[in-house]
Amino acid sequence: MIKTIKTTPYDDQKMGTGGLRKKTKVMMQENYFENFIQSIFNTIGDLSGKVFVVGGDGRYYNDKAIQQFIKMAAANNVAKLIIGQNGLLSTPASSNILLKNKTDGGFVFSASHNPGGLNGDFGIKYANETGGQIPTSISDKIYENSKKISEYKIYDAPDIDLSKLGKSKLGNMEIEVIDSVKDYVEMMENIFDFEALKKLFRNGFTMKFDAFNAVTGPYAIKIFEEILGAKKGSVINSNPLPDFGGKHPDPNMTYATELLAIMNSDSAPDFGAANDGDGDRNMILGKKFFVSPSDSLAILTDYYQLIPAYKNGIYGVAKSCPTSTAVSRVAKAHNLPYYEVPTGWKYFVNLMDSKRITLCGEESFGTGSSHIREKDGIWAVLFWLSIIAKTGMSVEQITRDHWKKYGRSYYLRFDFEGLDTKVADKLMADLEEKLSSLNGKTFGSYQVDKAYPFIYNDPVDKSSTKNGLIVDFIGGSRIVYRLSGTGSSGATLRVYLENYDKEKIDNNPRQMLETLLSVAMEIAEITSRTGKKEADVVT
Ligand code: VG1
Ligand code: CO
Repeated sequence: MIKTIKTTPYDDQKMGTGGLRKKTKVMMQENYFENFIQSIFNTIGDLSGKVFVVGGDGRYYNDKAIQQFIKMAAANNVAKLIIGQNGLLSTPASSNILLKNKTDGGFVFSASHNPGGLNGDFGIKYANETGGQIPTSISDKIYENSKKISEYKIYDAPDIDLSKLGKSKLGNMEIEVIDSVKDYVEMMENIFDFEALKKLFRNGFTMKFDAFNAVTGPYAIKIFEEILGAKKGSVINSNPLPDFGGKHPDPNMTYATELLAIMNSDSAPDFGAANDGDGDRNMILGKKFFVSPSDSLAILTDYYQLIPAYKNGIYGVAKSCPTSTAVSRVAKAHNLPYYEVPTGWKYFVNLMDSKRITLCGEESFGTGSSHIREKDGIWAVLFWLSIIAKTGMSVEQITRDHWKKYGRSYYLRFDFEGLDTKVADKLMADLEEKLSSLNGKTFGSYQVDKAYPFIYNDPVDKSSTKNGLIVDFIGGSRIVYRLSGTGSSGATLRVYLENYDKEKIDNNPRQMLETLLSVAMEIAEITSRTGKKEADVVT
């Protein structure tokens, strides 16, 4: 039986960089989740005949959310849902299933790299038929609808058993529960040379992959251990748990402590990697060696010809604005079209669909290609393993070799977290105001070349987006300031620093960026405005 439930709107359901992300307890408020889903349905309009992919990263409230979603979809005339077994699907796997089955959209219930659990975060990522997350024009409409919602429709029915594969029905809606891993594995086999990778492991190559007890565990076990033959135990924290076993599934130098301890020990394996909660981010490590994500994008691009799926040529490459300029030098060397977009994977989608780019990446541990319309953590790991297999070099050798050839972009991101939203907004507004007065000014040895807001004009849909403030210095160094769009409370100021050096390639990034950091603090008056003398997280 279909019920119509009266509800009142919440006024904070605005999607950020990666969908709607809130504290779990906020999401669990009465009708909160349901209001938002109905607002999406109302925005789409007629749902008859529509097919959606549904999954999540297994975090707390996932099970309840998926059941509510199924019942609401059935009550709203959706024709079919394709759901990952036990409600699990990584963000890249979902994008693949969406595209493969030419469905009308996909929902991934995840707050990505944010912690899970009752006191953690919960989120909703919504992709449309492009396979990528919706553009701002659509999320704005959903937000408007969420502010005037008065009722939602839901089926009054028992929960659906998502542990069994196969088809069933709820009302007129078909439900198909599919293997969460199978299609993803097939896709990877079609991109990479699995035989070469198997040989690498047969020859004794060792690795550790940290899945943080989030969604990538089953994917990683299947691909690295079962198919490619990495030793049992190569994948750690492989069991998806509602609270991720208390782990913060953010693959970086701050939170991947267990993996870093392994990779920094004398008995470190040859290769280390981690993915985030929903499997779209990646961190790459060698023995006692860290690869900056911006360098990673540049290196993958440089070696694209080694990969079967790309060997006949790629369209071009793109990076998000704050990502270091390393990849731009590779693009130039290979004569590849090159684009710079605002932060957030959705901005790459039009470039991929219009065949302008094949590879792309962000400094926030995201790399991917046009095989899907989301970034892809395991894909990046397989790409790195392929380069190692074909060149015989270690992670460190590959990276150093890159620096020798192209120079090095020393790069770090400094996050000032938990700021008062008004203080943060004012800091950015005032800084934007004074940007033009910075042109030509010197700060110690740094002379400003040009200071300007980053404005992106999409070549396909002609939309214009302003996100971030840039200060370029003579010689190639850069500061980018922007506010995070993924936080679940308060504001986070991100300060991205890049110091390019052609000759000095063996220095410590922190040392190489110390002066630029004080310049960045001074220009934006960070300490006097926020009270913070230093960043909370440096990645
Ligand atoms: C952050 C990253 C951005 C990334 C986004 C979603 O956004 O900086 O590069 O695309 O998270 O990642 P922000 O607005 O907080 O800086 V995920 O792994 O949550 O899909
Ligand atoms: Co993610």
